[in-house]
Order: sequence, then C-alpha cells, then structure tokens
Amino acid sequence: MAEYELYCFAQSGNAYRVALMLNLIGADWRPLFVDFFAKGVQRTAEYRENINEMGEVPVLVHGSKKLTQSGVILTYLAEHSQKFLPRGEDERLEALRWIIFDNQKVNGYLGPYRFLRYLVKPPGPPAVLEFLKGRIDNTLGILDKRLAARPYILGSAPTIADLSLVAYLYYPAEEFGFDIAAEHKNIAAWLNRIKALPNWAHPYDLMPGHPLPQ
Ligand SMILES: N[C@@H](CCC(=O)N[C@@H](CS)C(=O)NCC(=O)O)C(=O)O
Repeated sequence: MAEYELYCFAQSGNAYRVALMLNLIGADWRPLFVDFFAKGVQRTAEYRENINEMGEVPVLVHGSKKLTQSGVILTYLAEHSQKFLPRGEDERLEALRWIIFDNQKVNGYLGPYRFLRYLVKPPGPPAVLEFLKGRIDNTLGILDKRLAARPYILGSAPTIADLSLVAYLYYPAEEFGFDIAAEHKNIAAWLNRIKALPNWAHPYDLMPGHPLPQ
C-alpha cells in the first residue's frame, strides 16, 4: 500500500495542487478515483459520512490522518517534507494570504467558469459566464503583476503558494476558450519555471478519469 492516498479525479484543479506536490516531493502515493461526473460520488451520503463531510476532493489519507482542503493539505505536506515550505512568520502569512486569494478568486473563478463553459452540457447561462470572465481577467491581472517582480510568488524559491495557484493553469486553453499564458507573459514564464521542476507532471497524466467518456 502506498504511504499517501489521494481521492481525486483528473479534471479537478483543486486535487491537482496536491497530486503535483506529492509528485514534486517524491512521495509514495496513489490516486483513488472519485467518479465526479458520471456518478457524483462526492454528493452521496456515504462519501460525506466516511470520506469528506464537505463533499469535495481532494482528500489526502496518510496513516490515521484524513485531510481535506488543499491549502491545509499543502501545509501538512510542506511541514512533513520540509519542501516548498514558507520560512518564518512573514513568509508563512504571505503564503496563506495567496492561498486564500487563490481559493476564493483565481481558481475560485476559473474552476466554475471552465465547468460551466466546457464540462457541463448544455453550458451555463451566458450572463454568468460573462460575469465570471470579468472576475477572472481582473484576478489574473493581479497575479501577472505580482510575478513581474519576482520569479515565484514569495520570491526566489517556489513554495506551496505557487503550487496552489498553478492548479488550473496547465489545463488546455480550449477548455477555457482563451489562452491564459498567451495573454499574461509573467504567468507564462512562471508556469514554465514550475514545469521545469523535477517530477512535474500534467494533471491529465497524474490523476485518473481523463478523457471523459462522451
Ligand atoms: N477549497 C477546496 C475546494 C475543493 C473543491 O471545490 N473541489 C471540487 C472539485 S474541483 C469538488 O469536489 N466539488 C464538489 C461538488 O461540486 O459536488 C480545496 O481547495 O480543496
């Protein structure tokens, strides 16, 4: 049995944060497939009772611990591995600030936008998509500006803040209908830097469930 088990599915950027971190730290891990699309497993009473009361992936199992919320899991893995760990109080708080901004606004808007535009049939209402796209453009602009002055979110080294923020940004441009990297040159350079880290892998190669059945 692997040391770590991760409840996940390929299309989930929220789960990708954790899968990527596990790979980058060289952890012994295996994915446990959650059939989100065909069966809505995460919405069943059984899942909520036994796996995650919040009805979400990712869920990380490590020994007797079962952790949810990617920001919590990344913090746990960083502390255990001493890798991608923000150092000192200022860095810790700064990483937390960006992880919350990410959860609420960067991937918090990109996730639902991609879901309503690409993953559900028929797609969501145009007015909702237009609202989300406006919010996405604004938050990506903030992220791009942050990265103009430094190679990684906190400075010269990658931390869990970077691994959180990249969560949805490697998915194909056609899923969003616009090319994030082409439109934001500092984000593009940062994505390439993270992609060059040893053991980086694409979400569709790390987690089960891609491609979706037609
Ligand atoms: N803030 C959470 C977000 C987790 C989340 O929203 N996961 C999605 C999949 S990408 C989910 O499981 N949604 C459940 C549902 O829509 O029923 C985290 O970072 O872990």
